[in-house]
Amino acid sequence: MFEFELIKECKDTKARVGLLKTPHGDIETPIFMPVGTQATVKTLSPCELKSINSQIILSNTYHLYLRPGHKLVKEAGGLHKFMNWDRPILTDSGGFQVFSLGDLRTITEEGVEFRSHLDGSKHFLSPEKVMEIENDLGADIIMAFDECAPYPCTHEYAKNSLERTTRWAKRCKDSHQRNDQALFGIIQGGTFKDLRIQSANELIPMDFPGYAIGGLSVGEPNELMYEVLDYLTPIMPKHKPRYLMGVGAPDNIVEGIMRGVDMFDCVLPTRIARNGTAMTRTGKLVVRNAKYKADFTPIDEECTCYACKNFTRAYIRHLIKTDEILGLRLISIHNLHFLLELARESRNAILEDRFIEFRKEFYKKYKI
Ligand code: PRF
Ligand code: ZN
Repeated sequence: MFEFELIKECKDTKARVGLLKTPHGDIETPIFMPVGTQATVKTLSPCELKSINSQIILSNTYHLYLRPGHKLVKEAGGLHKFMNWDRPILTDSGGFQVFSLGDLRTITEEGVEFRSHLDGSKHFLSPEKVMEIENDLGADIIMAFDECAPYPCTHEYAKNSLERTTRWAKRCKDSHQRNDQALFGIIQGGTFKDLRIQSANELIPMDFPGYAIGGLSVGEPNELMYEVLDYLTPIMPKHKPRYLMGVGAPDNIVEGIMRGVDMFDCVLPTRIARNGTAMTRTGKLVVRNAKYKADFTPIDEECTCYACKNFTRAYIRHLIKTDEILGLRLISIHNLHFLLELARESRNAILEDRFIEFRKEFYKKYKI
């Protein structure tokens, strides 16, 4: 029901091409996964998501547990039915969201007690509870409940949190009930080499069907993230998918792919759409800027998305300035299409033995 086929490895770098088989269809890797926190990728219908070739989307345990509740989603027939998305879904465990609550939460060995960001009500999430929720939501890939250490943090803090993450991963595995859902382990350890290696060495014998790298892109410099990937991916299982959580920006994706990462997700494309910013081959384009007032060209001349095929910068700017929802929708479509294409073009480049050139061309145009 779940299988990862390694199709090709780049001859020059650690980049790879794979095929991930799930009960709701196959995923061609490297892949970017649009984020649908509240069981919707903000402003887009499933039909539009398919039109930009989204193969898998991500949703969140924490948010769906609070609203509308996992039992309601289960009653609807699971997340796929509830939101009418028939392709693969991955649910994050809430580990990251709960830890981001700051003062609103207390971590113990048993789990995390927190107050809802919505109404202040008290809740408790443990590895067992998270598995119950993720089993009820019914995504194809589910994530273990982990603790994401902040950046910067001390070696001692990162060590305690990764060791707890290992113990929680074991508890997740023991309580996970459904064999039609693949449970991924999450490697933590901050930016400390010894700790990252320790985390990988503890989780790999537990034989998860896939491994995520958590705790990166939490404020550390890009170079530090790349350094962690440099030593981490070579010790991760070759024949299992590797998922870099919460990443990211176009350059981060290209660098992650080069270092052997297969899966990415990030709220960036839909988040920046909301303030009128588009992602393009040449870098960020702030459509909202006055200089585009009478610019009757598309966001990106070369882009084949619905927004670029049919609308001008001037029109989209007008929509954003007047708070019209279509503005958000068009930029979201474009941004997601851009990242999905970036992953697809990388994949083709690896298959055709020209990934190094592809990366070089990318940087020639792209301004960070
Ligand atoms: N853990 C989980 N989800 C995440 C992260 C993590 O460390 C990150 C870190 N970038 C994003 N999403 N469970
Ligand atoms: Zn476009």
